[in-house]
Amino acid sequence: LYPDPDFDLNKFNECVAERRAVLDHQNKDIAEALDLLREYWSLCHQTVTDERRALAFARAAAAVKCLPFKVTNPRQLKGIKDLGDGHALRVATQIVESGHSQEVEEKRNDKKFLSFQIFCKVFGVGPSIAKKWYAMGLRTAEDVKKRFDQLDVSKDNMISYGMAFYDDLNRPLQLVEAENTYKHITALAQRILPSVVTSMIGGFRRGKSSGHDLDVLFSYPEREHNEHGLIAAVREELDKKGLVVWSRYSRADGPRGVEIDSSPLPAGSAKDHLLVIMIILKYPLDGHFDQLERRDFSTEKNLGLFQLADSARPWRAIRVDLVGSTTAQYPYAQIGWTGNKQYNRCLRQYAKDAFNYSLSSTGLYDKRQHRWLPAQTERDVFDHLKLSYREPWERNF
Ligand code: DGT
Ligand code: MG
Repeated sequence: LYPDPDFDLNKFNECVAERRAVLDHQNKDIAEALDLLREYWSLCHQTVTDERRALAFARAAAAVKCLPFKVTNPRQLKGIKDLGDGHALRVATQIVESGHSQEVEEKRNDKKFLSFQIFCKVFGVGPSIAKKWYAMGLRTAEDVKKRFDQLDVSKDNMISYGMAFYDDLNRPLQLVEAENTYKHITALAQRILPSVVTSMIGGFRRGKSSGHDLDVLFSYPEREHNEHGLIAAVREELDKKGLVVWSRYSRADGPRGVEIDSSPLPAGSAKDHLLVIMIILKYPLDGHFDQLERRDFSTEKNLGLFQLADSARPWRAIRVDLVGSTTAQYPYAQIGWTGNKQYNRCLRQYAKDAFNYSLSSTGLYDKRQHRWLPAQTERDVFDHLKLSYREPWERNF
């Protein structure tokens, strides 16, 4: 039945967290169809059932990305855990049989879905705001721009910046641009704390050649830098050079994610959350940060936000996340922020089901023994979970 003689369905189904998915997997058509339905239900959901549907399609898409062979016969899809025997299997079967699914094409061209996609591409906007805008009769980014002052989000400066730099922020960030920016930021950080450890995480670490943002993880000994010292200092340096367009502090993976826009930042233990600084940064169009740094940005200050976005300028706006972690959190933060999101969901569920552990980007907590499990490297984390190590590029669920 399977072109790969080593493929063992029972083994494939036994432990989802043991699967591997590379970017260049063999079932792109099926995965694309299932991912579209995932996106449809996660953007346009009305009920909890719709949200569950989105998660089911995410799991189904991940399953086909992990298959080590190209599916050529619908029977090869039968019995795959996470593909189930209902909706997702039906769609996957249609794609294998005819390369086409009526339902997927209808959803792809659904007017409401297309508007929701446009709205959710505004930095800071999610499905609930998209829903409100749609109900107000807005359909396109132009509509939003025209009526922006009347919208109740016009005072939210994340969304204002998201709207003003809509085009820039939706132009994919290329690997070379990400690397260039990463090097610049790392050099700044090393000047502040020579022993700092940084890594480029997110999609680029998983092997993507473009992405929607640059994610940079910092690690520093807790005693040398409190929870926010280092990345706040890096942000300050970037700001002094006139490179920061907008930024906001937030926490991830704490008891609950909170935004902490106001300074000074509240003091607290760094153990149960990561500090994140979301930034919109100027990226020099010629790739040379140093030349941009020497420029006088004072004229920009006199332009309104939308005027600035429309003006000719020697830079483009890009999204950067600076993520701070202590040395003890670092391997967990690496895994959590390398992703992808579905891989994280899967690992976290597995940790809970198999060991009653709670896994997050800050650590692994044994809820029976009431203790955190220490790790020096990502491999240690996989060892704790009794899983084979997976390289970042095998985590593209
Ligand atoms: P991209 O940027 O579109 O190329 O794709 P990614 O995979 O880099 O996605 P991104 O940048 O949204 O997030 C990178 C990983 O970091 C993702 O797998 C999940 C994780 N992550 C992002 N934001 C948060 C957050 O607020 N909290 C937690 N715990 N994890 C996050
Ligand atoms: Mg990213």
